Amino acid sequence: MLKAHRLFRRGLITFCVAVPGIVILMAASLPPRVIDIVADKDNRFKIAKQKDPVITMRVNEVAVLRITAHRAMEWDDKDGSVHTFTINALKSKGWDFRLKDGVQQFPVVAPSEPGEYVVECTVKCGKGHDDMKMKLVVTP
Ligand SMILES: [Cu+2]
Repeated sequence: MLKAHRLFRRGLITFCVAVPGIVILMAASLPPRVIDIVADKDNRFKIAKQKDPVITMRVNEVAVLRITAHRAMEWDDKDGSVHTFTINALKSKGWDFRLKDGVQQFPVVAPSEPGEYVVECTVKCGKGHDDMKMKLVVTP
């Protein structure tokens, strides 16, 4: 009787450790979320179904930004960038992407502190450039 109880307990402990472990492993192997953004030829960031473009991520979330850029009236002919996707406050963490005409993918990690960040374009892309902004919201 005592032995059976011990075996049951051991089984229960193994179960409680193994199952969440497997779930975590499965979640870790899932591909990261893809966030689609357009940096358009009218010098605006756009996200489908949003009037004002905002992306929302959880703290430390790993995702892929898939940015489609379209050349505006002006662009940076030094390296051919038509816009950038830049967060000044997060530049040192890699949030500064030079965009070429076409589709590019950038893996990103959200900051570890919740908050709001302004995304801007640093290529003088023409009329409207100064207002070419969008927002990143990081939630707990
Ligand atoms: Cu610009």
